[in-house]
Amino acid sequence: MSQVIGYEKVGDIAVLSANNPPVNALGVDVRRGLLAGIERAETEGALAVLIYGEGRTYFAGADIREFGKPPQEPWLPALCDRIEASPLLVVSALHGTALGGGLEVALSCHYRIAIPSTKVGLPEVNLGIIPGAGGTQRLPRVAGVEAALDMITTGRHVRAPEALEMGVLDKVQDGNPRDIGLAYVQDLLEANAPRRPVCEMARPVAIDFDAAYDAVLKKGRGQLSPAIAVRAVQASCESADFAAGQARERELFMELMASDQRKGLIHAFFAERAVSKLPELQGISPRDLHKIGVIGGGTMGAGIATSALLAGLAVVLLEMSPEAAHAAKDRIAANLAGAVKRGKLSTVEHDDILQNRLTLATDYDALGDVDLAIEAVFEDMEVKKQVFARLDAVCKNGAVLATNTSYLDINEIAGSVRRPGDVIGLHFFSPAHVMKLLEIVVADQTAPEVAATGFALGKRLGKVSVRAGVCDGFIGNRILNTYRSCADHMVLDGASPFQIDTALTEFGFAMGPYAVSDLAGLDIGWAARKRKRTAGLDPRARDSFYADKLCETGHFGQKTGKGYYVYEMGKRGGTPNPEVMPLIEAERAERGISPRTFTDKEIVRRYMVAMVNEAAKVVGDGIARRPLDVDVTLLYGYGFPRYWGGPMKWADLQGLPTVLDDIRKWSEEASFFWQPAPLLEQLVAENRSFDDLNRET
Ligand code: 3H9
Repeated sequence: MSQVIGYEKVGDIAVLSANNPPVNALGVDVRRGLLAGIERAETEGALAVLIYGEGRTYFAGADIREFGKPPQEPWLPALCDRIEASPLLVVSALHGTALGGGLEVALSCHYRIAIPSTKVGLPEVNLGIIPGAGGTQRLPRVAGVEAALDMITTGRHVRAPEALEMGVLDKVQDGNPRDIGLAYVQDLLEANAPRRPVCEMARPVAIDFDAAYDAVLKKGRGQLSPAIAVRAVQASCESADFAAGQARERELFMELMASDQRKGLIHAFFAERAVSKLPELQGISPRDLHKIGVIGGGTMGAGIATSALLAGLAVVLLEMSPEAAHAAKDRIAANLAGAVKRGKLSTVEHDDILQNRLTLATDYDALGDVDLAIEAVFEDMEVKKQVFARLDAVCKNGAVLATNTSYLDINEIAGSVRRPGDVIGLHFFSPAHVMKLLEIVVADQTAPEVAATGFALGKRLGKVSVRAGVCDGFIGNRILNTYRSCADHMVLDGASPFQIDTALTEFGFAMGPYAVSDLAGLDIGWAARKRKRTAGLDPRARDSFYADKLCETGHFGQKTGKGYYVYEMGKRGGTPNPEVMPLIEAERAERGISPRTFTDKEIVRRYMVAMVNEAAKVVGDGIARRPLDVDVTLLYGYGFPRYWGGPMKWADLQGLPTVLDDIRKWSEEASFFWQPAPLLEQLVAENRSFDDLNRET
């Protein structure tokens, strides 16, 4: 019998138990085992079959690692049909996460029972495909079209009680899957319950599918799979019979399977799981974390404190004055109120956090017993060093001393204290209690267990943590500076900020770079430009001043109601600010630039190639360990469209030689900006891709 599917007879019931850790994915051995189990049960004269999973879950889906490889029989759709067609009564008992192909196997059984904590879902669209083993045909038959469309186009996980109400489950009961399953099958046999193949149920009632398609397509911002899923569900209502609907599902599934979006989304799935797996941290235990100190209670500090409090940690928040401390508490309270509103926190927990787990302080001595202190004060080296000197004096031995700096040299900060091994960068993204990205910046002397503690904190806070090395801007902001400069160059040369924003949102970014600047506050970029000019810009670098002029007239973006766009109270988004283009045109005239036109395609290409080139330098310099670390950083911190998998995956999909060709071509007009990354040149010369590098490291 199969290693991964156990077979056992309990009276008249054949019990098939899956044992394919960690998530009982439906790989070829599991599929073969299930088929063999059904056939054996039929041959041995069983009356019924029970299918359940050992370990933490029922089948969590098809084995994603098999995608893109030659398929091996039995295929999942055929297996589902075979299970459904069995003359025996087939029942599944669910626990954990019955997802994708897992739920499709369950739907091909005649009855379904689950323990209350089970979640079911068809999350295939998040991998760039649609359910391909009958899910788009069976789910609408049991739950109706509206409910099926909701589940399939969003991929959301539905809890057992709701799934019971929807008709996806027949019964929910406490216990373990094997026991509740056996009892349920016994009851069904005693009641002489009939086989109940979903494929024989009536065709579901149609809705206005064109309207549903348009709405889903719009919401997907360029992602195709949810909209294609609508067409597959439509086939469940409109096809002549079940088999014809299934054939349509198969056709659409195969189309998406071959798409770049599928490749990008599956890359993102594995990349986000690989980022925190670092060989140098294998076997290194993190330090204990119970209480953390946050220095500075502005937007960032309050966000970090909120995130830690929500994760169950005690927080001491240090501010300069009682008034500032209370203002920080108000910010945290507002963040927590948001969590209550979204149903993430009960009011009792909310009150407990504010009364018992958050301590306000104005004296560094209050940080004496924290396990980790993180500063979120003004972005200035001298200010940071003063804070670290105080932390060095008061924090207990073994406390981790962290900085939330976005740009500054953490080696220099570490060099200013007596315990540089305890110093690390923890770069949160604003708002820190919402944004999932955490850059963990490991400085030259950071001790391995301090780095491990950074990752442990990230996991506890529910963040996606990426290891970065020390440089100006680390991974994300260093790359941002370059592609942002590329956009500014295009503006000087003839594109408008509005055309650039539109081209990039069409590409799939949540927002264009100029709308992002308005959101962040134009004063931030202004300060950075002034700092760089004071430090001395390379004379070959192209600088521009039109944005300074906006700031000089008090326009800082959304917070002042005007920036690149004009914002009206109560309205989402803004309209182009008519004062912007005259400023740009004046600067072009002053510099003797005759503006040229850019197509949207060229804008996207230049912006992306600039991003990839800098990213290749970041990997080549060892600031990011692997290309996938860059991808995850851009996906989680910079609104990069997930269906491209990240900039490095995008470059692989374009073909690295074409990317390098463009850099070389553009370097003829601007040789300082367009200097090819040595790593990119090397990969092209060796006919390798960024993904090859991911696999090697
Ligand atoms: C599908 O079913 C298509 C069908 O409609 C049609 C076919 C014809 N395959 O996330 P975790 C690995 S598409 C292979 O850290 P958690 C994962 O990489 C599929 N591997 O745990 C990780 O490996 P490692 C539809 C998988 O507890 C380990 O398992 N299903 C798969 O935080 C643990 O994962 C989905 O989209 C898989 N399907 O979360 C579900 N799933 O330890 C995808 C996981 O080496 N999976 N792995 O890094 C999930 O959403 C989460 O993994 C789950 C557990 C919620 C199940």
